[in-house]
Amino acid sequence: MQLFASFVFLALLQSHLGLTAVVKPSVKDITLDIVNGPAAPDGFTRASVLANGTFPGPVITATKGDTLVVKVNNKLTDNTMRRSTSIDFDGVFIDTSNIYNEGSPFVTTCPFGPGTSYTYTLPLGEQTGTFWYHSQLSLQYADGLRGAMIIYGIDIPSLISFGLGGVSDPEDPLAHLYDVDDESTIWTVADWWHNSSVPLFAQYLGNQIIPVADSGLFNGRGRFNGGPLVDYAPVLVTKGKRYRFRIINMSARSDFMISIDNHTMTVIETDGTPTQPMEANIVDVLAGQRYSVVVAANQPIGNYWISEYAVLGGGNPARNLNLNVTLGRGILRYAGAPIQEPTTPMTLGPADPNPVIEGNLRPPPVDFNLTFVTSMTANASSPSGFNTQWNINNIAYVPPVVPTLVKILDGANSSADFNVTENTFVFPANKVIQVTFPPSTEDELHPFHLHGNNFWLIKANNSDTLNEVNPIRRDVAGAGSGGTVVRFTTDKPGPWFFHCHIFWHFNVGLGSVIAGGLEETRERVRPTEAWENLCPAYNALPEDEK
Ligand SMILES: *[C@@H]1O[C@H](CO)[C@@H](O)[C@H](O)[C@H]1NC(C)=O
Ligand SMILES: *[C@@H]1O[C@H](CO)[C@@H](O)[C@H](O)[C@H]1NC(C)=O
Ligand SMILES: *[C@@H]1O[C@H](CO)[C@@H](O)[C@H](O)[C@H]1NC(C)=O
Ligand SMILES: *[C@@H]1O[C@H](CO)[C@@H](O)[C@H](O)[C@H]1NC(C)=O
Ligand SMILES: *[C@@H]1O[C@H](CO)[C@@H](O)[C@H](O)[C@H]1NC(C)=O
Ligand SMILES: *[C@@H]1O[C@H](CO)[C@@H](O)[C@H](O)[C@H]1NC(C)=O
Ligand SMILES: *[C@@H]1O[C@H](CO)[C@@H](O)[C@H](O)[C@H]1NC(C)=O
Ligand SMILES: *[C@@H]1O[C@H](CO)[C@@H](O)[C@H](O)[C@H]1NC(C)=O
Ligand SMILES: *[C@@H]1O[C@H](CO)[C@@H](O)[C@H](O)[C@H]1NC(C)=O
Ligand SMILES: *[C@@H]1O[C@H](CO)[C@@H](O)[C@H](O)[C@H]1NC(C)=O
Ligand SMILES: [Cu+2]
Repeated sequence: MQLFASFVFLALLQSHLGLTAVVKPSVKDITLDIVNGPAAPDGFTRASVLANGTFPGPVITATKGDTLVVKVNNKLTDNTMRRSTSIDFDGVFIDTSNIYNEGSPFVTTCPFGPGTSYTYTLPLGEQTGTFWYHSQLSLQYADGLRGAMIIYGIDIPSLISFGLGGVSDPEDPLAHLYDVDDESTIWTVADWWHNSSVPLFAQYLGNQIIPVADSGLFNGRGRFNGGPLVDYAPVLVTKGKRYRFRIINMSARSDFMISIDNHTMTVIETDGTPTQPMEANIVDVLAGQRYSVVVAANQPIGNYWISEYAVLGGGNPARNLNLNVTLGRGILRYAGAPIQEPTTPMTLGPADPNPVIEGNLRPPPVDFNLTFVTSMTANASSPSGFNTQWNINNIAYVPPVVPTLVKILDGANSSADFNVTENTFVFPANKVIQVTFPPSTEDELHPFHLHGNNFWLIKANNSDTLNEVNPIRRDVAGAGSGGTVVRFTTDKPGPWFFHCHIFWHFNVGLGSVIAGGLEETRERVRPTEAWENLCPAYNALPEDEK
């Protein structure tokens, strides 16, 4: 239903507002002004280094395939803190050709000084997920320069900018697990100091003790012992809906144990990669880590504490009497509940802790299984006309005259629209496909290669076990007498060759095509005239020129 609603919104936006950008990846220009200013997220006002004057900085949102062009204007004037800056977009893959935009001072770049600007150009490619940006210069991010960055699969950012919240990303393979994923579902947790990082760092150099933070912030608000009763940040939910909360730990020191009174969380993403859903009631998030958790608003309408108990990693709270780990929290507020704090006690988390065990997280679950039995036949009367022939499930691949992509652009909708000898397997977009090669009778490894993607190697030929814990990712794996299992997602719509890389085998039939998301392919592919001309020109060639 939600998924359908998102498409309707998209269609509406597209047709009535002429927003071609809604479906087409585009260049997204972002400006960040890095300024000094007062900030008082926990009620104590201190000089800070801020993106656009706020803590956290503005959320940067983008769509898969966008090129982010982030112009950063350094307007820092306060010389009690660092005045140069350099920004790291944490978790975003950067191609080597673009490594100079990676923002690591003195590794890939130099910081830039006050009164100057630098523009980071970041092609986002196929990545989606939960990321963040922060100053990478010295300890400057402890002084405030940190913000969330989310890459969605479709243009949720446009929907958000038109005030259409309550949507979710239909391109997410786990989208069926939740209803809402928008700006209201981003949670940032951060530690916060009342003094600038410059004297605190000097102090640390002198005594080897990391200064204990004054407070823990949830979505930019928190409290410290004896401080004012700053309103905790509410997270608004509607009973009956399921929310994908994207938790980002922007802390510089503390890790946080996150829990919600009377609600469980289902982890579905770690640092930009989907996981098999895992239920827990505590998520321990280290500095820099991100998790997406699904929470069902299935409790009686009311206000519930969200606790973010800060673990100090050896730090002694007695060293900073301002810090009270109980006070780091937010409020999960159901629509219809009074605007007030929960009346239940502030605890440090559930009495029956069931934390996420990181080592037990797994790659996402399988949506579709394929079995590929390889066999060799010598059959002069076979359909392919080949004598020696290699088959997948008894069918030798024969290249069609009309390329698969052309057929898709012309409207092919299912496996039935392709000749059986095309070994073309059609799946919806954004599904998880597992291909099992049962042990073969011949002892030869066929190095199966997937074009344009890579796969988790769940079982290698010479391994006895299915490794769903920490499988490597690669794009060629041998299938032989031991049996092999690979798993991949169809998150890149289009037809991708999946074939034995022994080209002798491949050319007598040991090939297949994995075609994911035919509609999505038609929506996105806009071939050039030069490409359109290739098939007619080839077909017109005399045989001796083919
Ligand atoms: C930051 O502020 C500038 C100047 O007001 C504005 O143009 C820009 O859109 C803001 N950036 C974000 C990400 O909101
Ligand atoms: C910040 O540190 C300086 C140097 O140690 C100290 O003089 C000052 O009182 C501190 N300010 C706060 C608010 O803690
Ligand atoms: C954030 O990471 C820091 C450092 O690892 C950790 O101490 C803190 O508990 C984390 N916060 C959350 C909410 O996980
Ligand atoms: C909610 O959690 C609180 C604190 O753990 C507990 O006292 C209360 O009984 C729970 N309420 C329900 C409805 O389970
Ligand atoms: C921390 O805050 C809680 C909740 O207000 C309070 O009960 C507790 O006494 C505080 N701890 C200290 C050490 O002040
Ligand atoms: C795929 O096959 C595996 C192994 O036989 C099985 O556990 C799983 O349930 C199957 N999944 C689907 C969607 O058929
Ligand atoms: C050869 O191919 C024909 C036509 O598909 C088939 O009927 C026959 O069973 C095949 N013979 C062998 C030995 O595979
Ligand atoms: C494919 O399916 C779409 C949507 O269901 C339909 O509009 C189109 O006509 C179909 N094309 C073919 C070739 O069947
Ligand atoms: C389609 O497959 C049939 C066998 O099912 C074969 O006879 C025919 O040549 C194939 N056509 C093309 C164009 O590959
Ligand atoms: C494939 O694995 C099986 C089972 O471990 C092993 O006997 C065989 O030698 C392997 N094949 C190759 C070519 O390595
Ligand atoms: Cu082979």
